[in-house]
Amino acid sequence: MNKKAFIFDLDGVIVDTAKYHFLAWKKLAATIGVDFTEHQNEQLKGVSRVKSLEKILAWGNKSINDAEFTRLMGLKNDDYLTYIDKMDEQEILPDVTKTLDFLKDKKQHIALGSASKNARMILEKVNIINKFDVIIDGNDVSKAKPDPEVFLKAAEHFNVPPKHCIVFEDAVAGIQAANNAKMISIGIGDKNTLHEADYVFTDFTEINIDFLNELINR
Ligand code: B16
Ligand code: MG
Repeated sequence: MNKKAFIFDLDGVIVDTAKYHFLAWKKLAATIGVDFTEHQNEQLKGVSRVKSLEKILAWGNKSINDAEFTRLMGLKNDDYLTYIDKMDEQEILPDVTKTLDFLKDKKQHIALGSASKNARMILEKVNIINKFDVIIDGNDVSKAKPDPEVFLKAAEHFNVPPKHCIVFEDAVAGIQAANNAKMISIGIGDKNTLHEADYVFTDFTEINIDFLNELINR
């Protein structure tokens, strides 16, 4: 029997936490006198917390010492967590649970592959953590997407070759990470933005069972 590994990104694929990252980064940026736009927030998707703050400081032409950098990251995360704390299962994006249940039913491997250090907490809040066989997140990797480390760790866990892994991603850096890992990349979002992906769907309601079966059996 074919057993593939299906790897799901978190933010933008399972839940839309980008809106909470935006609010928290905007508040943080304001405290240091930097304006932060939704367009800039788009460029932080899939990007680690450290790299996100580096980008914001560069956009605002600010330079700070290491202690201040750590303090600001803490402030942003504390604020972000106040939004996460209010999340529940209603925030799971459409047809995500249906897709996970279908793959589980077909006895496929299921992994989370996220840059977020808050991934476990978010999965618990939306009550979906039990659907994953393994969780690889920002605490497990040293190299951020587009480096393939996060996805390769998931593949290694299952002992499945990369060509038998399928990655669902909403970020350009995440699609590049999947492609760098030589995995099948499926973009969730805008076709133009994610044109480097092997396939792109607006959301999981567009992904039908025939397509999933084809991925399992190929
Ligand atoms: P945290 P993903 C990423 O998650 C987000 O897209 C990105 O905006 C965020 O900066 C990064 O996680 C780190 O998140 O501050 O919670 O550790 O899309 O890889 O699931
Ligand atoms: Mg994402």
